Amino acid sequence: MEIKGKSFLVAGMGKSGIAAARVLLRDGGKVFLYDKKAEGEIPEAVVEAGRISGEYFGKIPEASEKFDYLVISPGIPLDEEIAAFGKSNCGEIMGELELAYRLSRGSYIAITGTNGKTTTTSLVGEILEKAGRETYVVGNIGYPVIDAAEKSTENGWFAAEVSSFQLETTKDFAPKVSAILNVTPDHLNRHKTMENYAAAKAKVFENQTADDYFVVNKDNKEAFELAVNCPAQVVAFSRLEELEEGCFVKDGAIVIKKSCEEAVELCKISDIGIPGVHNVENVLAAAAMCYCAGVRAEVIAEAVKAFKGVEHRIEFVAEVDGVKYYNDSKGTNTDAAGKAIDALEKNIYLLAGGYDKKEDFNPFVASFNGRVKHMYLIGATSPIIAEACERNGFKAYTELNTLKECIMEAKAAAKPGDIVLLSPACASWGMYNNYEERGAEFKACVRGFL
Ligand code: UMA
Repeated sequence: MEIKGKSFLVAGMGKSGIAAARVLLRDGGKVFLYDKKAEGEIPEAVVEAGRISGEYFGKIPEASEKFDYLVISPGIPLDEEIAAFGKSNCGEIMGELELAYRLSRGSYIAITGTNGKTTTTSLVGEILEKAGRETYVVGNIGYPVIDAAEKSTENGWFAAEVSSFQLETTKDFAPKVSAILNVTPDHLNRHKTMENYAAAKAKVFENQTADDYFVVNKDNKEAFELAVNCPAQVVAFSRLEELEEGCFVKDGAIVIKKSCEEAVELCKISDIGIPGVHNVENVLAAAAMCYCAGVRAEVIAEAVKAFKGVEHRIEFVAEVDGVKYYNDSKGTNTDAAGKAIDALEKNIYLLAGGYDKKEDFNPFVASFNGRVKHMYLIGATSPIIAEACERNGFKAYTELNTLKECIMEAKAAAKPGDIVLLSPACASWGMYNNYEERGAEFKACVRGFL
């Protein structure tokens, strides 16, 4: 893709927009920057970059302005005014993932799904590293793809966590191996319907060919149904049934059987050191993807054994006075928070609530089954979750103002053997910049008790 001399309107001055602007400027592009924030709120580095190249802070460019490309951040919905401007005034609209893909060398393993993406992507990265590959762990996990794209060689392997927001703006993106881990309700305030949301996820395999692989969860109907339209070789995985072909659990081991090949054992279930049955699914997916990418079974087993999980995902923080504290700040929807509760089993003091993505909290509260002793609520969804509690006859909840208050109340109530779990079932926005900040505050507060 030609950058030099072309004009780029980069929209959204978050991590991905800043990274894209930096690379485009370096490669001789004419870069213009847009963000809905006022100029005073824009990071200094961006203001500097803007001065070099033009300045469109906080406003949509004049209708007479034309650009070759609009590079739009994943967090900007495509029905925003800036996207409408792009449609009429820019030659092409793309996201940072698509731009990075066009500028990178090497192969992609792209992982999407509502939950499990970050854990699975991290494990894929560790397996690739152990296999001695040139590895880049990137994407929604928190590292813009474009930062790695510029360093990559023909031998590079990208373990890319890709969100529905990122996939909405792909065009040529064609991973060697792709995966959809599951599709459950999330981001419905943006995608409006489950069909739209699933369709965005299905874009992960849109440009694959019969030489590529698509790994998909057979136990999740919404994900598995998408495989019908997939042009790549489909490798189903299942935790629940032994498959004729695919990746599954047999006699305490994860086994893969590809067409016309013998079944191969990839690792033992007892090698998995991260809690919960959902993590067996994540390991099934990661192992299948890496095997399809040519990694040897022994290397996969070694990496699975060594894998300790990721920060903010059912992360054990400390034991204080016999009470165990877990940080699951990345539990940003009800499905993820439900999985954390399933993994930790019972006697849980749950800290929940946050940004309102228009999820229905009734099934979530109904699934507690006596395992949640008390729930402390904060954020925009606090009254909505409280209403779901009332409707489901769950009276053990308290609405509070801050996370700190929730921790202190939970600490006062919990007895030895109990668990305090931050798994908000909601995004952090509105109270924090991101889930990492929320998780960091929780951990700092808990460690303060030691
Ligand atoms: N902005 C506008 N107009 C809007 C919305 C936002 O101008 O209508 C501006 C904001 O003022 C802000 C900037 O856009 O300055 C933020 O851009 P962004 O929201 O795209 O955030 P980035 O920092 O670029 O982070 C993005 C991903 N964020 C989102 O998809 C919301 C990060 O995923 C990702 O790690 C990062 O790129 C690197 O790839 C985070 C996320 O919450 C973790 N993802 C969602 C999720 O996992 O549920 C999909």
